[in-house]
Amino acid sequence: MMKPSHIEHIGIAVINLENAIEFYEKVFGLVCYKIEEVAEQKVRTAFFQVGETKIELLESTDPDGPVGKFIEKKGEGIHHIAFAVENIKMQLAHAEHSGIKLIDYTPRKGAEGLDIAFLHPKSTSGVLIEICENKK
Ligand code: CMX
Repeated sequence: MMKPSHIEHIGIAVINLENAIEFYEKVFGLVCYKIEEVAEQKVRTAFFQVGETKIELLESTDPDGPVGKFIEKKGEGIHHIAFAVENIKMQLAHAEHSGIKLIDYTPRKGAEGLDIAFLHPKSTSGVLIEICENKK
């Protein structure tokens, strides 16, 4: 069992990163502590810390990227939920063995230097789930 320690972040797909940042800063008084482009995922991300959990805003840099396709199909909204786990490689092997459809069979580097992997929404009641491990 994965037994996540907490929800590491909630990913929210947005059309315009700067507009969305302004909303969280002005309405919630949160501080955007980092903007980072993840070229491999074709997104620009912005982060806010809320307790142990982060809000990760995602703006697509390419209409054919995962977030671009998501926004075209569903519009802005919650894109994925990320659970913090330990030993991500072992968790993926267990998940695959249990018949869960994976997007990533081995972890890769995501935003903030975390090791990340996605489970396919077809296996998770329609929610894109990320598991991640902070090795730092
Ligand atoms: N949440 C729920 N369902 C989703 C989804 C999401 N975020 N993204 C796609 N889907 C669903 C689609 O609605 C579609 O469902 P139906 O077949 O019922 O219509 C199905 O998954 C396939 O979607 P698609 O538009 O045809 O797109 P692809 O198959 O090309 O890709 C997915 C889907 C999930 C495999 C791809 O988006 C992916 O690999 N995602 C993981 C990577 C990612 O999202 N990176 C951005 C985050 C960056 C970061 O945090 O670092």
